[in-house]
Amino acid sequence: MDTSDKGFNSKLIHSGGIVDEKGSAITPIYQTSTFRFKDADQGARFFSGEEKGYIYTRLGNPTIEDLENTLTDLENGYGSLATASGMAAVNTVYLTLLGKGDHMIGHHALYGPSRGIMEKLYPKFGIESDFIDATSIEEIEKVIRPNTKLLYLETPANPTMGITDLTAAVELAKKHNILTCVDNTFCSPYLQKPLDFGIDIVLHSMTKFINGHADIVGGILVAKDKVLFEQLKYVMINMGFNIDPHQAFLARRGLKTLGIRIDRAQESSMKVAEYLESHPKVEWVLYPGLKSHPQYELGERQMNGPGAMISFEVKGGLEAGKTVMNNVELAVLAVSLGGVETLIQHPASMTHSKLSREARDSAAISDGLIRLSVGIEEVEDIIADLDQALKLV
Ligand code: LCS
Repeated sequence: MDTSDKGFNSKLIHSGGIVDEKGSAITPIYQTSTFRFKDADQGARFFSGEEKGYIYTRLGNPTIEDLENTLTDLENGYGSLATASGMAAVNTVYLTLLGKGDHMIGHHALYGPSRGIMEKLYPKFGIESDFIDATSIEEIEKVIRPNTKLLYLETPANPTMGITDLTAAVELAKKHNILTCVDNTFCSPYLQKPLDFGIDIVLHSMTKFINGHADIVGGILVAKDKVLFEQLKYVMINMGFNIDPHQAFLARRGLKTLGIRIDRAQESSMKVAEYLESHPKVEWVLYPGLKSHPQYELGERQMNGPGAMISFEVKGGLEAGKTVMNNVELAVLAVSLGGVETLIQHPASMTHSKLSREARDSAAISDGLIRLSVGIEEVEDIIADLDQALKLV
């Protein structure tokens, strides 16, 4: 059905546009590697692009396309590409937009590997980078060079929750002919639509809020126009970064409840953040919904809600933090985020451990920082769990 005039939650359920010929009410899993052509001429027409049709799953598949169309709709983009992981989406962007002699600028506190590969792997191909505090537009401007091709942002950033002013970042980038990409994983399109601010590419680790049930790994790219979409698609399909139909089906299924999951997790997150902030054993809390967040007002303007990710530090630093992580019972001590279950983890020794000490320090990822992904359990249970663990500090 045409969902263009429908609300967000209706799009979550009904967007996609793939109608199954056998009458299946939802788009089924087309678990096939290849597709039968009616005759040789049709196969040739599909390959030349003269006629649209399915050829081979790495190049396109109805189950995957249903998911991609839905994300295009939700993010207000031109087209989407689902990938095998969030990192496959990140690498598709890097490989598409950067070549020998090019330079990119990234926020210093990205998801660890999004920065790590740029500093460890890409220099081998003659690509240069600067990672700076992109919550400050002046800091971005300072490192722009004539060969800067990409401004890569995460807002709010993993795990420091820093927020970049998207309108100002786009204005600056456009002035210097730099393309912009936002990793929107922490928000999902329910809370933030970067393309509406003029950003060129949005990406997500679908492993997180989009799928929402901690049972797949996947990624997605949404391009604002046809030219970028075709460039990204060339890299994605030829590098073999594609998602498989079963994963895509699960992501599409999980996506249907994105709105109600985030509504609930976000309501609980506010209570958890307030609880932590008032706790005498907690040193600081970073949550976009708290007035104490350094970019609280920007977050209010730019996002439709503060989300379900909280970072905090226990007084006594890492040792005290370990006591909390080792003694929670309801919250699962595990990396990842954005699922229905509350997760707790320690970035300095886990998700961001491969970054150098210098990189972590400059990005303000302190040794004591603990990251919480608030799930949809009863909020009283989440708080009681943290409370009993904090008592042991
Ligand atoms: N972008 C962000 C913001 C992420 O948090 C992650 C994974 C990725 C990209 C990469 O996605 P993946 O390839 O894993 O689907 N973040 C993780 C985290 O914070 N804990 O474990 C994984």
